[in-house]
Amino acid sequence: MKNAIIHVDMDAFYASIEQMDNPQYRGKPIAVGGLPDERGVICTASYEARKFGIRSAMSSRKAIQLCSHLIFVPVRMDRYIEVSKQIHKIFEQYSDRIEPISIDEAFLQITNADAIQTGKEIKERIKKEVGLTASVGISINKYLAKLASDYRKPDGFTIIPKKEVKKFLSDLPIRKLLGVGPKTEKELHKLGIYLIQDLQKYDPKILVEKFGNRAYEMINYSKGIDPRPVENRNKRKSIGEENTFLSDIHDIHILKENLYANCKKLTDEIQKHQYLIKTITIKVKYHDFSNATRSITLSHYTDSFEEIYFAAENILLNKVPLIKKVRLLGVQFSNILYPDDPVQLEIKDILGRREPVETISN
Ligand code: TTP
Ligand code: MG
Repeated sequence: MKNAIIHVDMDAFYASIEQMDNPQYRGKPIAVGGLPDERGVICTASYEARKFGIRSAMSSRKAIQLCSHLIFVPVRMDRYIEVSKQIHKIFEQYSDRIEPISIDEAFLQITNADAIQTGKEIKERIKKEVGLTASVGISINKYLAKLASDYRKPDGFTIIPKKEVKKFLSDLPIRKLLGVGPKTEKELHKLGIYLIQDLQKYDPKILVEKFGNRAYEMINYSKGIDPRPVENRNKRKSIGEENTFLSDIHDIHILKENLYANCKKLTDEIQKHQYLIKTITIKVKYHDFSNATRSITLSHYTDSFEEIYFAAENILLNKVPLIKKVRLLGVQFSNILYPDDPVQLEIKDILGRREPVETISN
């Protein structure tokens, strides 16, 4: 399976670390968190404790009622962060596009290797080198990869291949649909929607009437469509240039010249790195230090200087109020698509036959 996403979620993370570090806790019901007599709350519980119904965020007082021999263990955050870093070091050897979701969870975009083999290796190395079990899910997008890792826990390994997506989703309770919390779940139940397959078959018109734009998202998720990219947190979200003028400027030609030069500089930069961008923002600081910021989002991703400058000039001339002298002019590109982004590969094909620039303002 190539070009897939792996989701890794550690099992009973804090509790498993405590059981690893303190052999006397192994095989026993333990809860990491505050003590019952201190009105504490549980961060997580070992799988032995979960058999008694003990869960994250439960009050420790309630937990002791459910299991009288429950062992309470105080939180050692530094240790959990240390283990989390160890796990991330392993991830980094398999992908340069990793989106950490929480201390014990991450998405990895696997582009050039076999994702199933990679997932197996990651799981084995976490076991061997860190000493803990992880649940791994592999599929074609983030939503499905996370559903997969959650499907069998602990120590799970679940693959949802493209051809099985619809079948996999259809029997799941509607609560498993991304974004459906207890409130939406109730509303969907009222419409007779209990399983994801009920939503798959439902009249979209009624859903849109009831949920507005959210309905489209829900329908997409029910079909297993999730366009969200794996976002590398340490990748730049935007690139920009700005200049403060020696004296405050009123002459539009000078502003245009400056904008032209900065757009050229930034476009050279994005072309060099093979980035594509979609949003252009102009920032102006006036002589009295007040600011204005205006953006245009293009209808498609681009690295073309002509398109970008056309849009930037349009913002400067038609959107930015040029009523006062300008002290600083800045331009920024955002909505960046990186070369390792699978979406970019598809877009590259259509870049040759560009349509005229359409813009959506914001
Ligand atoms: P989770 O991955 O949600 O839970 P988990 O790893 O303990 O168990 P599972 O096997 O179901 O994945 O959260 C990771 C850690 O984050 C968890 O060990 C403790 C902490 N946490 C809290 O402190 N409070 C909370 O309410 C939750 C949900 C988690
Ligand atoms: Mg976990």
